Amino acid sequence: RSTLTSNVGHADFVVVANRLPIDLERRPDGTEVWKRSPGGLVTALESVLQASSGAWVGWPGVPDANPEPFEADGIELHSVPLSAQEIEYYYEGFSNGTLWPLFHDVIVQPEYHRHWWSAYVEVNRRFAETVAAATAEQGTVWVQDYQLLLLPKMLRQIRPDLNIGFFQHIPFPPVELFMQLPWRTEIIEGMLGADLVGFHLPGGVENFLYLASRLSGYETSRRSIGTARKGSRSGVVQVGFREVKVGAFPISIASGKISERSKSKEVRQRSKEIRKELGNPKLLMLGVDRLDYTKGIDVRLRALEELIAEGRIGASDVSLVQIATPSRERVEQYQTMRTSIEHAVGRINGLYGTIGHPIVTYLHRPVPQAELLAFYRSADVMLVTPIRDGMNLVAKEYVAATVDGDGALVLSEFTGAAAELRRAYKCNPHDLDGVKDAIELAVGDDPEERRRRMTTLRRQVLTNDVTRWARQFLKALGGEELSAKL
Ligand code: ADQ
Repeated sequence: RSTLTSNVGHADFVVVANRLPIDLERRPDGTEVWKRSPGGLVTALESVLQASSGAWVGWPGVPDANPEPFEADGIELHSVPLSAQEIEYYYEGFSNGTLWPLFHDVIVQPEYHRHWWSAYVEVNRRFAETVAAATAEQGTVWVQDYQLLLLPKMLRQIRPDLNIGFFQHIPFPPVELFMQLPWRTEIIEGMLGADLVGFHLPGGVENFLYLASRLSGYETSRRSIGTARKGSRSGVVQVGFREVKVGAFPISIASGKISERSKSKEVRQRSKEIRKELGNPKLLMLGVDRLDYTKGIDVRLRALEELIAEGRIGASDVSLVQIATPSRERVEQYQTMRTSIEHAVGRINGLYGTIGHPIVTYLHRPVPQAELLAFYRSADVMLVTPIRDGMNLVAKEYVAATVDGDGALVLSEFTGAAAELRRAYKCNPHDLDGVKDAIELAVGDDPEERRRRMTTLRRQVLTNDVTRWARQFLKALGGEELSAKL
């Protein structure tokens, strides 16, 4: 213990994620600048990080960067350096070539490579050391996501005094799939180093409890934790003398802020302009995603193509805007998928577009938030059709931004969001006819019914915002004091 104390830091509350909340960017001339990347997680946790003595540990986003800890907006930032090879093996390899596809129902084949795994272990250890050095005695650490599954156990080994929470943002797969992983026991044991393990949905909790008992032989029991109702699928794993709580905490967005910003004059005007620039289509449909094979962008393009071919949607009436942020561009499956989506866009426009009126307007770039909200506001129908998605915040953002209550959400049953957004126009992305029917229903539904559905969705999203999510997690972790700061 005394040797430990010499190593402890001063932050009472530490968030750990693969990335820092701001990105280091290296310009062509070699100079470096920090850029804000305001995601939902940052927004949610900013207040508690600022109110406590808070720190964030993460990779700054470029190879070999190792700046000293510094403060930005009242939060201490600690960088974990990664070499170019570690980015390739730990991040692109094990995180996004092994775990990501395995945890998303093997939509593409996961690859199992021992050198990827070694890098994953090594990088998790480096994260553990950095967190240990940043966190005060008895502090609370909240570990985020699948890149850091081994961190809870590694951290507990060096700092048994800490209160450790872990939250997984992507699905947790069923046993039949998880058992493929050559390092399945190590991963479960790694996660069980936490005091609280959180998933979006009760299904993830269920899968995890089962695997903890099957792979590690621990006793599990049911108990109500997090947002799960009594008797539902949350529980406790007994790890020696320690209890690990496991619960469901569906994440959300800063719904109030998004709704308010969407009401602004700037966003309202821009949304009108967008429709005008698109030639005032009768029907404006929208897709917004990271360009990822889990998101089912191909599904919605195929559905639209067939609906037009069958004359169920008029080619001259419809405009689909698909905004796809570049993502994981060095991973092979992402390159293949990008090519096939771009082919599909070209084919649809070639077949059904006219001069000045392409059917699909495809933007392969991120757009600023105000612009994104204007797109949401201008859309008649939002298409969210993932094959598998932990939650899907885009669906919730669309609902929050539809401030006039006039819009329809077509939503895949295979998203976490579908569990809460029950009044969306639901579809099974594997059933193309079903997707087409859902789109047709959303387009042609009685306007009153569409409005009623949206009113219910808005109530759900505006009541359950990201702050509430963080508060519930931190409360379950035992941090009454912390959760009160949110
Ligand atoms: P993601 O897979 O990244 O998140 P999602 O939840 O939809 O998916 O979040 C994407 C975010 O990026 C949204 O906030 C969206 O606004 C933004 N975005 C997407 N395209 C954009 C564009 N072109 N321009 C600007 N912004 C864009 C992972 C899991 C999800 C889970 C979240 C949170 O895969 O299932 O919901 O984490 O836990």
